[in-house]
Amino acid sequence: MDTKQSSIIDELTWRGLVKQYTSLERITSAQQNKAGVYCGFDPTADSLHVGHLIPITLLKRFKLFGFDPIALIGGGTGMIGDPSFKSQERVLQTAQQVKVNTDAITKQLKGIIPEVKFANNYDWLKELTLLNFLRDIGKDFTLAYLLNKESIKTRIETGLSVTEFSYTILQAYDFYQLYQNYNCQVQIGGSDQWGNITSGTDLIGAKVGRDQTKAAGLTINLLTKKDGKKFGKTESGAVWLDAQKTSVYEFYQFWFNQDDLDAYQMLKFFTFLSQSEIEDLKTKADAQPQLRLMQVKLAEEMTLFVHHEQGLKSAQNITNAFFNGDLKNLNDEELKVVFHSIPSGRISSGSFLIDGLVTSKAAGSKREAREFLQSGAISINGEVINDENFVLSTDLALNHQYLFIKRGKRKFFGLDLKTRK
Ligand code: 383
Repeated sequence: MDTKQSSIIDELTWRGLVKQYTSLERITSAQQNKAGVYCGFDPTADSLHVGHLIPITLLKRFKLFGFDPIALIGGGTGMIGDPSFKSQERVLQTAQQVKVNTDAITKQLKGIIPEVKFANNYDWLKELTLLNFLRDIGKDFTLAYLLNKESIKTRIETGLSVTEFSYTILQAYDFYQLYQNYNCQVQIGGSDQWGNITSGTDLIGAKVGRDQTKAAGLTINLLTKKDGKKFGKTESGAVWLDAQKTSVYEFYQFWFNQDDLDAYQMLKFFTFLSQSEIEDLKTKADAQPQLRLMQVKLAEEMTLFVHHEQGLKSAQNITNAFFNGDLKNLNDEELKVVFHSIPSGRISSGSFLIDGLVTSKAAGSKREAREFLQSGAISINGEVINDENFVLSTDLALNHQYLFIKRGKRKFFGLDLKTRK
């Protein structure tokens, strides 16, 4: 890792990350003063997803450039819901759900960026009374100002409650709180957060004086893929940072499967590799595209960042096992991941393999299953099985539950043999 650039803005600029900022001067002086910088994460689910990774890496980048970063968990704002660029009013979450999600994403973020400070806006938003809110903060916002925000303007026709309409003022108040109590001078976020971030810088300006304020905001580009598809979504839905929701193997594969142009951009956006390391890699990759060098590096770096050494090792073990067509060196946890990453089904122990082939989707019909067996295409634990009357038993299951059928050289199918009461 080298931090050759001396200013955070130069660093973010060569990476292609900078979208908009309110004041270059103030960001520069915040860096000189080692001031705080923050990004907020609302607890809308019990895990963050890959879409959150740019701001997460950004907090770490700011740290490398001398800032004092804060991850703000929106335990209070999560009770309301940010309307920014959401086409419809959200369904309110229960207070209990918000709490569960707050705890989950706080724990998750602490595992990924332990070097930053944490705060929860519930701590101050819960103290705010309606009268104080209207008297002390509401006065600093005019309707004309609020209605002019893209995130609000676009929702007027389709419907926007006072609840969500007020969201931006709460986020502004957060910035003001952090500015006063944490010496936090910069708020960062994706480009969807521009309206909320400027609400904050404007509120601080109103409170401390327009020519006194040191507060600045910066937004970064949201990633757009070269094929125009939405980043972070696969056929099976969002790519989560929680290994229980998206396994380390699937996470690794998500990055590995990016095409060359996207992988190159993602190396700049997401990793801590230097400009020269990325350019060197690209030159090598261009010379031998079949090796997918950029994708391998991207998948390694990101899996390491989110799931650490152990997660990367598992992802690599599973990737190699699929490639070599041999699962015997995987541990129980890895086998479980494999099972959930392949076509599979459930059948009771004592059933015929021929039925298991159909259940696991290894064969489309019994007739096809028979053909596969006759041609020697089917093996279990490295042994080819020809016998049409072969019976399945848990003894064959690698961890007493999951039985893996191999069709051809490296296509795997799974059967869950556990008998359920
Ligand atoms: C809450 C209170 C604050 C400051 C920010 C917030 C959260 C913010 C928001 N952010 C998104 C989220 O929570 O909704 N109102 O999922 C996402 N962020 C970051 C980044 C991003 C944004 O967490 O663009 C993607 O990840 O800003 O959509 O005082």
